[in-house]
Amino acid sequence: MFDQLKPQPADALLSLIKLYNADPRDSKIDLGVGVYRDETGGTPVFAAVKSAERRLIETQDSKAYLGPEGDVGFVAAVCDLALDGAVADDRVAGLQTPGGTGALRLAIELVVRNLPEATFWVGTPTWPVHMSILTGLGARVRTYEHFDVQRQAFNADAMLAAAREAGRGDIFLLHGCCHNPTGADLAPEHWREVAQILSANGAVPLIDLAYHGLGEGLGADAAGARHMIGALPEALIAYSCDKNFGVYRERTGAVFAIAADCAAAEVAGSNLATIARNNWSMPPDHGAAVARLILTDAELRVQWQDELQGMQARLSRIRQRLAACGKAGDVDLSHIAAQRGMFATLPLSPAAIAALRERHGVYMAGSGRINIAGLAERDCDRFAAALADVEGL
Ligand code: PLP
Ligand code: TYF
Repeated sequence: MFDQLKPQPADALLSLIKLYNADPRDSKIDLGVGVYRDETGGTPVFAAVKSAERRLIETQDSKAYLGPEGDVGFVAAVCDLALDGAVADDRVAGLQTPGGTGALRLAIELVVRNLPEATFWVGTPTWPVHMSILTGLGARVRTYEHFDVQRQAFNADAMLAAAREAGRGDIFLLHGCCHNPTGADLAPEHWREVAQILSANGAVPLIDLAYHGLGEGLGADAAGARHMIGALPEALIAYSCDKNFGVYRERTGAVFAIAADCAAAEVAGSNLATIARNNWSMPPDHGAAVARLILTDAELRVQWQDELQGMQARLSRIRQRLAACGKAGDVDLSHIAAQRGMFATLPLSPAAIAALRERHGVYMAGSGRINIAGLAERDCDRFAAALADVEGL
């Protein structure tokens, strides 16, 4: 039987981890997979998470099944954190999911199974897993240019034109903040314009919020999503806690279906629960229990927010430092200060990306995406010099 199968490519981003680990040079720089790093290159467990984990070990008295919706206290706390009352609670159906990826999978499967005619509108470039989930489920997809990598410019006109072309029941995928892989986010007026267009044509936003708090802060980063939800009868949100609580391998996230009324929300929730049950039965508990303890305890919540704010401030600092390098060979780094979050995509050829790796020990995705957090402040000049060195390749 297995001889009938075709080999599948490994995930290119995750494969970079192994390539980097095998490089013996001390000076190597890892700008590959999207994991936050501190100035020393580490990805430590948040102190707030450690405290919550200790509390969990002491107080958790059962590990019996919870059901496909997971930890309902976690779901309610994340709903508050993300939406902050932008819609009435009874219009929201929420489920805990294995990470933001599980949330995306549920949201997309809900649509494809029930409304196979719906087209998903996707701005490019985007996180490759968006495309692989969509195509894996046989979804109809249309793309438009979100960001012009050569010009290093967000293409708002293309996004708005795509939104206008979307039809009733189509799904308009948006990154809530910290766009992966470009860092190019919608400005408040873009959120308002897209919301207005979708409210006229009946298309439904699917907002992927995987870096909440890492752009400008918890309020600003969710403002676009909150506006849109307030303005439209229906929306889907895929939320990840894996970055903003630093619990990547615990697979912690939630999906929210915002429906026109309470009855429709209940039906949407029951459909999500059925799909969850068929996929993974129920989500892993640990990360969500930890996030719930943090979000519902005043002291832990302040501690967590301080830690998150420190990460966001470091990302902004590195962005300023890189932008101050100006032109590095063919690449103008000055745009990086205006972008948000962990990523930027630079206009580099495959030959330049290979030379950065081989000559300079600088590892990045084949798309030219860099993880800003992989740079210590003292690395910025060296990185700019390495870019200048591969000029013309
Ligand atoms: N959405 C985007 C844009 C991401 O970059 C990620 C990163 O992993 C996710 C969703 C999924 O996050 P998780 O690790 O929680 O599945
Ligand atoms: O874009 C990234 O690097 C992160 C991590 O299959 C990631 O989102 C990458 C690929 C993948 C899962 C997570």
